[in-house]
Amino acid sequence: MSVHQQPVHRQFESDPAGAVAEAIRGSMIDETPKQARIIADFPILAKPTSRGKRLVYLDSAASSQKPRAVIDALVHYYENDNANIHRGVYELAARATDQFEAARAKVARFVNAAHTEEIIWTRNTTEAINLVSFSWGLANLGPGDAILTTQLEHHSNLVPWQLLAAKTGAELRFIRADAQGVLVLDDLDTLLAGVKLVAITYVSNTIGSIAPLETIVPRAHAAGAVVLVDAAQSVPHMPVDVQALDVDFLAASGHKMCGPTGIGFLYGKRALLDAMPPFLTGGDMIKRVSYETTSYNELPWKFEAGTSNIADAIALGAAVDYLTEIGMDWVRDHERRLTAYALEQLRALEPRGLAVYGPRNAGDRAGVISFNLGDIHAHDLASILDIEGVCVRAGHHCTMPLMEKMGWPATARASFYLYNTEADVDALLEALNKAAEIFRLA
Ligand code: 7TS
Repeated sequence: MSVHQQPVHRQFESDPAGAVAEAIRGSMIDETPKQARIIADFPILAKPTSRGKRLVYLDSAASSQKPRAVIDALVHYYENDNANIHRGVYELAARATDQFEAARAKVARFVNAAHTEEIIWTRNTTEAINLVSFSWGLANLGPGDAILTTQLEHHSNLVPWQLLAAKTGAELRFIRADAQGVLVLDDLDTLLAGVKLVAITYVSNTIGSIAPLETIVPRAHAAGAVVLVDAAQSVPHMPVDVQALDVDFLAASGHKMCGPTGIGFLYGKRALLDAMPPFLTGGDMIKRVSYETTSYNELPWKFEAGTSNIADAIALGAAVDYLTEIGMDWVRDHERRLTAYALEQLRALEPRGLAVYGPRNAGDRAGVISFNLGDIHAHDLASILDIEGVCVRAGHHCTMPLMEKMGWPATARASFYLYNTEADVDALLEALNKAAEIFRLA
């Protein structure tokens, strides 16, 4: 869809003077045609905020916006193809089933899984990690074993392992992070002794640091461990190839990669998944049931009990098509450029007390920047930015142990995606300057 087909040039009802339309147009002036087209693909970005500002959405690490193609796929499914899957013999049900399974194949190709049945639909990253914890974990861990994770983890890749350790008697260990949030690997081989599972985030949602999986995965395998990667912040933002990385499990959420909420996936190597007991049980995950016993369905359905989230899976397939067409190399490069620009621009605020956390070098991080401004509480800062139309997250970002370790009560966090531009960074800077004035910082 071209920028000219989108309503960015129209007058908004709540924008009679055309100021917001002008601001949106202005935000595109320095952009390439490709960027302008991407912005136009996301209807929400053409809507002014309730205060009549241009929406500057810098919270994609929490959840991304959705392109028209994904919204249309959802509506199209419900209007044309809606039926339950894997059971009806009529044409409509067959069509729904085909689309649902085609979406799985798209996700498999997107992360380069060797087999489509290695993709299990889940609600989100959190459920995918819990699936491994309850199924693989309870079957494989016991006293004397260890689980190795890191100090950077989102609660979703920490709490399940705490619970598993408590249930099985396994020990939970941590790879340390330094003051910049970079993992310290000096004692990795010592830490790996007796470890059966390494559970690690590829990209930190709080400070954006990227874990060196190419170093960690082979050493974990050499120590006899399987590796689970929390890819919630990486699959949406960079090319991820599960075979090249040689990870055993990988978890991601659809809503962070232009797809709907309520759908995510677990990738698992077929041999591992085959050997695992089911997680949830009931309809669809069975082959044969008697009053006494049950035999289980084949992969991937063995892990998909009950009616699946059919429409959202299909729409996630549309999101994958969209990202593939844009190109994940382009997405990564775009975010790297934008992050470098933002880090550079934010320096101007250092005299007013701006502190930026995480790796200094944009090449070492994804498009996530956590910061504080003087002694303004992150929530107050986010509220002031919101008045200016700039959406950032504030708080502990579901990484409370990391915040405590670093001594940060809370941070504000700007996170970028394919639809953000330098004009968004400029808007952030302008809003931060306003906040500094309100709080009379230097
Ligand atoms: N892992 C990481 C690294 C995450 O960033 C998140 C969500 C999750 C797991 C959980 O994803 P879910 O889809 O299962 O909820 N992160 C964030 C965030 O940074 N702000 O809001 C949600």
